[in-house]
Amino acid sequence: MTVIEKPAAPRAPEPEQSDNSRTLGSLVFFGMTGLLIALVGALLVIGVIGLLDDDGDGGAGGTGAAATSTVDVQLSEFAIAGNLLAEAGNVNLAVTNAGSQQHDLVVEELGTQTRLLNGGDSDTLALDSLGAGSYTLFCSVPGHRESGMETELIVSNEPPTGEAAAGGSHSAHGADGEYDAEAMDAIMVESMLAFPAETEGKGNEILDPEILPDGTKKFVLEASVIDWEVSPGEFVEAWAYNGQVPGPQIIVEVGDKVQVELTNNTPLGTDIHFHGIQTPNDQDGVSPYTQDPIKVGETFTYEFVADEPRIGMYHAHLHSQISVLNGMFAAFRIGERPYPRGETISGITIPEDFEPDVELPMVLNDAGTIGLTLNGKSFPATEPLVINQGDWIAVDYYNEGLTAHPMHQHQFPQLVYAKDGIPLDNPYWADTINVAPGERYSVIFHAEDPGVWVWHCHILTHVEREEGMFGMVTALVVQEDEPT
Ligand SMILES: [Cu+2]
Repeated sequence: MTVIEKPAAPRAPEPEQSDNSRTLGSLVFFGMTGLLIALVGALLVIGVIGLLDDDGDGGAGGTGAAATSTVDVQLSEFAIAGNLLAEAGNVNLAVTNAGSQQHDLVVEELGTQTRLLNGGDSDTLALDSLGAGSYTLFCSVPGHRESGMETELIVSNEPPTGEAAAGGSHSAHGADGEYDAEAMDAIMVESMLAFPAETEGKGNEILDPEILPDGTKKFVLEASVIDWEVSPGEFVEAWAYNGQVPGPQIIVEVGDKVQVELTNNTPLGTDIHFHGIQTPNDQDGVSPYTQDPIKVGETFTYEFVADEPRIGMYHAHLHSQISVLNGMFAAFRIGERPYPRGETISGITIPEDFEPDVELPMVLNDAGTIGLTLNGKSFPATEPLVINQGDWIAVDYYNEGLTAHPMHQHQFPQLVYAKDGIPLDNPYWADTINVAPGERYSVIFHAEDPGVWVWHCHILTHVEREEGMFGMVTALVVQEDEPT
């Protein structure tokens, strides 16, 4: 078995070694700083214009203290957008869910919120006698606030002017919705050229068992809260197994007796559910039904026989909406993958002696402190897969997040041969594979053409924002076969 390591990427730029890249990095830094200064400046302008402009021309309301203004707010994955400026008085928040998932909008200081909105739905929050100040808006669906759905509503004693309203937008958009093409192009390009970026910490390390006298394979896990560098310089509080996200891979053979000993050093009770793995009921890891919660500081040992080949995962079940989203998830495999050896699918025959040159897990997340990530890292910290022309790659996708992710591989169709580890009678080729929460898809593909080929979730807001490329993107770097 080959496990992907972090090789030097020959075709993708290496930012820390290149003067050019360093210069570009500085440009990004100063560009972002410039934006920040512009934003602060715009907010000052709001105040100054407010002081000078007694007539309160334009804007949403009149000049009286009892003005009623309406502010349009758009929800999406995972952002809250709009010109979030209003005059003190009665303020209506006209909230529209422009995304595909359910969202709501909470005004934290007032404890008021919209109903849960499906994609396309709207609701209005009437806020009476709102005083000047800033108010925190967020979506209360678990994980969404942490993923970016939090912002401020700024209420001032004067009506916002058109110019001021434009300043409320944190983007390189111009005042009337025009794009600042130079700035926006530069931000996006620079963010992309930062790939691949080094960060501390790597998940999915294979966990070596201790072999007990009777042959049992004992795996030792500790769950704790760690600082995890999810993207360059951005550390989050991850809930991790053995200090890594995703947690370490557990791989055993069919027939193995398995023990998994977990010590819980997280702030909450926990347990481990072996997802997609058959166990006796009292080892299913669903406290309090099948066991007591493993309390803070306690240790518990799971024990079962691995009796069938499986491509599963393990994760907490108790408080999963906190602990799993924050990083307590990992791959668990029993036996060999059911490759479709010798089968012909859509005219392509898989060799009888098929073995992949590279195998890797691809764990998807989109929420909690970890956010939109591939294997616990957000672009440009995602790991490129560096391979040789002609290699066969085996990938297991696992979704430990809250929404489906259509994973798109440029250039090379992927042969889906197992769903949730169960071999398909009719494997199929696809370039985009939608992986819903809890699902696993196992694919192989043949990297026949050299180059840098991006590989990403095709929900485009999971990979790009105005601040640049981020999240669920990585690349295959296929090295040219050199004649010898
Ligand atoms: Cu996605």
